[in-house]
Amino acid sequence: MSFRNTDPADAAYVEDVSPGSGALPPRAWYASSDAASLSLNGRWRFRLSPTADAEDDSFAAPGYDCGDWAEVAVPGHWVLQGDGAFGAPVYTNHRYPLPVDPPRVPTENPTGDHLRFFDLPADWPAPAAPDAGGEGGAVLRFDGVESCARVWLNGTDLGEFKGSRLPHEFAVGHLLEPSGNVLAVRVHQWSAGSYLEDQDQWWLPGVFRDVTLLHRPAGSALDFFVHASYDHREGTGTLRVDSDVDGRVLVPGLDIDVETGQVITVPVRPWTAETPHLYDATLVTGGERVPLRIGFRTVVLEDGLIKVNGRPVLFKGVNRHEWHPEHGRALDLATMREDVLLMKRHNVNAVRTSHYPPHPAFLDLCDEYGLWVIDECDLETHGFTGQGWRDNPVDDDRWTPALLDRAARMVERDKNHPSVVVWSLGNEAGTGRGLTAMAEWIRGRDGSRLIHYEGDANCRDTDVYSRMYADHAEVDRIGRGLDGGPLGRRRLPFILCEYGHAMGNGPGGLADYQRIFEEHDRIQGGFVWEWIDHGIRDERYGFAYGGDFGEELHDGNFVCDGLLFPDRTPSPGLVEYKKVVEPVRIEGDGAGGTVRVTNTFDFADLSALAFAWSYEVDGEAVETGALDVPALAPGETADVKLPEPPVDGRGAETRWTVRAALAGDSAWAPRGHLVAWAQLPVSERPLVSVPASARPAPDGRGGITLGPGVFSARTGELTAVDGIDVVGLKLDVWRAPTDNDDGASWQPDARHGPLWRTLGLHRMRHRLEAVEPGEDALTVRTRVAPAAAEVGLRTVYRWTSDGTRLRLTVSVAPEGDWQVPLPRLGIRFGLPAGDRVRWHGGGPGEAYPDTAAASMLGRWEATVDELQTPYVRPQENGARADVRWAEIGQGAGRPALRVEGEPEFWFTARRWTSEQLDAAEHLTDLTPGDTVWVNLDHGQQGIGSQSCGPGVLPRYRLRVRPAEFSFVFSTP
Ligand code: IPT
Repeated sequence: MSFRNTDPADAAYVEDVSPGSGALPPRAWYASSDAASLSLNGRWRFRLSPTADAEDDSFAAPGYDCGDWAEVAVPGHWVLQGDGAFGAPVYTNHRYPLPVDPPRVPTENPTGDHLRFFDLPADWPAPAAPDAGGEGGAVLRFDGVESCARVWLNGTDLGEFKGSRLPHEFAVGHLLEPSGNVLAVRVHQWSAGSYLEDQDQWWLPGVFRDVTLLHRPAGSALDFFVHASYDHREGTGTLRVDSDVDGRVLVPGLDIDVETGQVITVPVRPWTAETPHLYDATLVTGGERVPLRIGFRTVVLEDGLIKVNGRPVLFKGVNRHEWHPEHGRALDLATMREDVLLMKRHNVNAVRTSHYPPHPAFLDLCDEYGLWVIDECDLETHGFTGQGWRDNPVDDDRWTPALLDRAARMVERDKNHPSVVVWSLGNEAGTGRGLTAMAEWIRGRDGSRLIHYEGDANCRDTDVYSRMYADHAEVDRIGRGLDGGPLGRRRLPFILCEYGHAMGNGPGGLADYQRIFEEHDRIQGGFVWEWIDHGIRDERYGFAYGGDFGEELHDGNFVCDGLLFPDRTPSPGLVEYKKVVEPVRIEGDGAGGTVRVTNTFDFADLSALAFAWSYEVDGEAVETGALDVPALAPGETADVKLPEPPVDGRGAETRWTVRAALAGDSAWAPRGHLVAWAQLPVSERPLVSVPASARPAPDGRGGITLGPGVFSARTGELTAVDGIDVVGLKLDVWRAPTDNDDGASWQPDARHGPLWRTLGLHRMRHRLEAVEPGEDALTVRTRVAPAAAEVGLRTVYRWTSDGTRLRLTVSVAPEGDWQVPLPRLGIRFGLPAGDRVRWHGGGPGEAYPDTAAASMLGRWEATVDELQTPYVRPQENGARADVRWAEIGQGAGRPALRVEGEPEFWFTARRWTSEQLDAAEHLTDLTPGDTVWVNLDHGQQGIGSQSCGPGVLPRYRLRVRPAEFSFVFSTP
């Protein structure tokens, strides 16, 4: 055996379309059994080479001196370690960062040689028997390596593999020594496999999942398959555990003790995502006891619907990439659990594992806590779209073995999870024979689940008609059966495998989608794109995105499009989604004192929830109490009477808030966790009356006073209210465009961000026409318009006062032919200070016209800094909706500035201007100034989802039309 690599062809496997050689056949994954195992995670010795064949492979031989090598953590990606010494991450959406020359890859192919030395624990079963996987011996398991690896143990070449997010095992029992074992792994960043892994994410080479040595006792199973179905008519579960060796299956909770292969039917509690009942069990073979957690459930396609245990399900899903801001796709169990808990706490009931099988332990958590899973294969060839899909590997028989290998590695690994209800062939891989081969193989191996793939409009191989980013109107047509697609012919259920592109501020329009989903049986829900921003923690940028590492080809912040910020803080988009998909509908008539409660779960009754009311006067709860709601079955509705209002709310704005919260601790949230809510108005807010009794008068210093207000006589601008300095109060229409305002370049519809900029709305000019002190008012007439355009907004500010309060009425009359909606319409001004803000209105988080479902009316308080939403790429954010009044604190001992609105307004305050926000590319570009800039808006343009989906629905567009709105300023 030679360790010298003199022939570059030794690395030929890198460019070989085959999945590899030497690995054992795939099998079911389980976290542990009573057989010995040894984690090989930890610090490994590491050497990086610029090319695949530049270094020889003598490092794999025992005795090699790796004295000057560096170290990396395994699991890990080398580009995220070594402070830049090991290269850098690269982000592209669907463009390959290599010439599209399949299956070849550039000579510049960063190659990481890894070495791990280990001794067997003293109690490791000896002797290491002759090896045949399950026939005694040991296997070495890699749960994930990107993108291609060759493995040696104690100098023996075990083989090589591709398929980054799939497990690969090697038989090693015959090679193990009690001590001084040398495991050598050579990893190439690019390989033929890269062509199959063109997912929209960072390219991150490395041994990024666990490496484990598993003892395989004589007589242990090579593989086993748990078949556990549920008959909803009989209430029984049927269990059969197939295994290649005979053994017994023990389920103590069901008094089951049967042989493998034997079928047994007993009454059981079924598993669903809402009621994730698992039975602890053990598979006992000659050499091993494997703990199992069995969930009984049956998935079928019936009447054109996806049914579980006899009932159609509605997916309230998310697309989950694996992400950690420091460790990339190397996730620990705590982070995976945090994802699951966050999903459950936000009423999410489904995950599509976009776009590869996740770390296998994640699926254990989905079983345990209850989530429907679409398990997606590690396959995407999106970059071939640039050449009209010519040479697409999925339509080229030479690649089919690799595709089948990927399908098998996913299905065999994950087949025993009740949470997995659908297999997905992959994402964005065009169409072709290879996909059909995968689907046929999967159907043959596992007929108990459905098959999904979005990329083939004909749904040739699938059980589900799936689309991404279809707009509301089209989904509604599909729901009505009016579209001519595959649905019409084959009565397939429909899902949106991606929608609601959560890039930056947004997504907008989720509530509108949900109404459509709920209206049509055939629409079985959707999966928001996506779960988490893939920002990389970085000193200079806060969180880095595409281009920040000097990539020559990149797709910018398109990689930050999640419902969670990179550090897993929920964004307002997730809070909105939680409200939109809440499993209880609460409606009613506040004045009439009745509430209608509907259970919108598919399986669970409402016994886990406790209902409560609160009665609020001017946003303050004056009394609360429990509301008796029966434990409604799924789909049931009850009308419940509210108590008599506890106080006489006449002359005030009053409402009921009804909340449904966890009645006791659950596995995923403590007692009291809010699940669903609604507000029912009783009486409306009285109008703010400010009789115009004060007169404008010269103040002797070139100014004009009016009640508490001081104005510049020359410009008519307000300069102070009750001694609080005010700067630059004027009409404002600009907002720092959001990613959804900007839209994606390929979008066919009007993309408002660029149109606004072309028109010049970011550089409006204000022409003063007149300052008119009158009998009881100060009137300032202006025209506000962008340079180089004939459109304009004739704007009149009319100021009146009752002596203590100052009222401003703004009248806006558009001129010219406005072809675009406005970003916002309101006033902006600066205050010298501003710490805490109190308000009565929507909160606690931000809201925009089409992202306001979760905005709860009440009294809220926050600092100016807390009002900011830290979108990774700064953009418009932080507005609070439906604000009745707000008080902006001016520091200790000084009165706050109070603003009341008529009608209600959008409130925004920040320590930088919209222009600075607009110019910033990273959060670290924003440095607070001395002034707090306040926007009080009469209108805001909706948000939409045009960064990859439909734009703002017409009803949420801020059309240019005459408007009038008022604010009352005072110091309370
Ligand atoms: C779609 C992809 O499936 C997903 O991976 C991601 O890139 C998403 O878009 C956008 O963030 S494909 C798109 C061209 C519709």
